[in-house]
Amino acid sequence: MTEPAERLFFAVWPSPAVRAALVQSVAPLCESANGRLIPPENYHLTLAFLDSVPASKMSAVIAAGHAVDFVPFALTLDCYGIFESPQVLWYGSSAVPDPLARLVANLRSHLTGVVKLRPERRFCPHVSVVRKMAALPQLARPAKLVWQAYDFALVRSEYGPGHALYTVLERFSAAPA
Ligand code: 3AM
Repeated sequence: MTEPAERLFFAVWPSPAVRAALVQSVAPLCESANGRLIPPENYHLTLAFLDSVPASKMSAVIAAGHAVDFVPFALTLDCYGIFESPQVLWYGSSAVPDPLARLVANLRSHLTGVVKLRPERRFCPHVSVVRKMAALPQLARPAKLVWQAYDFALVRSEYGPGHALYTVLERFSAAPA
């Protein structure tokens, strides 16, 4: 019998305040988009995509998240961009702060041997906003948004009606001082 599995990823999940600020910042992008808008409740910043994880590995995945030495960080979102092949329009950051780069590397290292990760690519911090959009619209550079991240999350991804359904399963924050 096939073991049950869930599609999982680690992400920085916005607080309601950050989500509201994201909605404001991406409004010009959404207004000029002729693709499929991603619902604001799905906005997030992916750290590592795990794909399908068998139920028997779930506790090891959660343990890997807790083993990460998380250091809160501030991320400045200041640019729009496009991933050509999946045709995703995003709002993101032109720089990767050191604590975020370390978080991604640390997470990948703790997940090694637990799940098979896709090969590492240059990490581009972004929030996907529109799907099925091939070109970046002509827009002024967005206003800067500073996202203070106090934790990160393990998220389940399911197929929903027309868009993905995401559920935060577990949160991981800094160890108490
Ligand atoms: O929206 P972003 O880019 O943050 O693109 C998917 C999304 O990231 C990514 O996982 C996040 C949650 O769905 N994703 C989905 N399928 C993927 C795949 N096959 C993938 N990333 C890499 N390879």
